[in-house]
Amino acid sequence: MKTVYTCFCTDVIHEGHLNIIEEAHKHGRVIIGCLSDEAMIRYNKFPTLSQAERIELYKSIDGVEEVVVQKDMMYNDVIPNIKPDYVIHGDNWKEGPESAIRNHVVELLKEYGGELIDIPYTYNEKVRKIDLQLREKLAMPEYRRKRLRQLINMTPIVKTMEAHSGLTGLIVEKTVVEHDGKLDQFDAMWISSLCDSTAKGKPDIELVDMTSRFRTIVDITEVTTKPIIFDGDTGGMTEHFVYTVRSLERMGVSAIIIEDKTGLKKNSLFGTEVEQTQASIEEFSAKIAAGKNAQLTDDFMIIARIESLILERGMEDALERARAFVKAGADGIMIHSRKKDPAEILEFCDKFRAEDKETPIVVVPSSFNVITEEELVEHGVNIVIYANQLTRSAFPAMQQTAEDILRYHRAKEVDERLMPIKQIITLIDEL
Ligand code: SPV
Ligand code: MG
Repeated sequence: MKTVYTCFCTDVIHEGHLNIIEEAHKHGRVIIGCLSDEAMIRYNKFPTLSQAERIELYKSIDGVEEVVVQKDMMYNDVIPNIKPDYVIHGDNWKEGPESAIRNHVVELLKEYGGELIDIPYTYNEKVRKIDLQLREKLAMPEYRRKRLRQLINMTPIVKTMEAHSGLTGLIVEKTVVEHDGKLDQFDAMWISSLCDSTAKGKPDIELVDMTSRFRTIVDITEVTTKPIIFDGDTGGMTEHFVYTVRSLERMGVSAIIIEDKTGLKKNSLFGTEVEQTQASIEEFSAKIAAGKNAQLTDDFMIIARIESLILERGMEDALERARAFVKAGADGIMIHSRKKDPAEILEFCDKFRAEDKETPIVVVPSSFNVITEEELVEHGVNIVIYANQLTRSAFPAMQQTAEDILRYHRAKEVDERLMPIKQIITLIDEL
């Protein structure tokens, strides 16, 4: 009897999947691959069912003989192993980033004479509604909030990109690339104080008030599903911070990062060029402890950001603070540097990891941008934040367009480098 293989990465079985099974059944014994959680978050979206639940779901479908776990989105672990006579898939993967996977599958099948069957992809109003409902579920506060902790356990490094509006949120949500035959996407969003302030034309000095910052969060949560890490600056007065924690939890934010500064906060990338005061260990530990005491869910994380390297207080001071802040209840440590060379960041990570194997480490490689995600993983980093690159790429593009329209007294000359209106519209989902 011939074997037919298909890989599922779905939480709901709809008529499209049933079509595939029915078609597969005509060719032989049907084996379904359940794409692993780790591969699914890079390839598609965060699962709303656990891997074990998905396996049970697929097993319950009539006509399915066997379910196996597929760990590699490129099928390298299953096809050479199972050597199915056929692989069957909806023909939607002929285009876009997924086509690289299809091409690879064709190569794998060629090695032993297997065949690929593309069947028409089912997309209708019912399927679209199911997709939307799944997305709505992912966006709900109780699901979104816990996802950062889940991701830390699921992936070597949580890739986080800055967002400061609904539109930038959509870019982080939807951008998927194919590189070296693998698909990749961001895991989470960072609501940067710098970019949120800049978008409002204000300096990054805690001038934009919390109500306004919360408005940015709402704009983003309304159109996205990925988890949010909020840049809480100094956290403000402890008496206010406890309310901020509750509000963020209610909105479904996963984490706040607060930095150990006091008084007028300036952006860290100014370093010692401006006057900035570091909070004492006691004062900042008390703020963390108050926040932890105020939070109502187990999901929410309060991450302590250490400014010792920024303020040139030395490695020992940074490590002493890390120990104290973890003791005070911090769920993670962010270490920051404005040096181009990542050496001091890596030294901190190595020393901290030598004494603390568990507490997540967060880094923001804006200055030390030569470092790769793989290198950060080797040094025990759990979350990488690309804190301002979307803002810094959009600003010069907009400025150039404004200048050129003034220069040419019309918009024709700039048109070629603009995104067509139609494309902007397709980015925005309609219910
Ligand atoms: C931000 O993005 O606002 C940050 C990171 O706090 S940094 O600008 O590097 O201080
Ligand atoms: Mg900031």
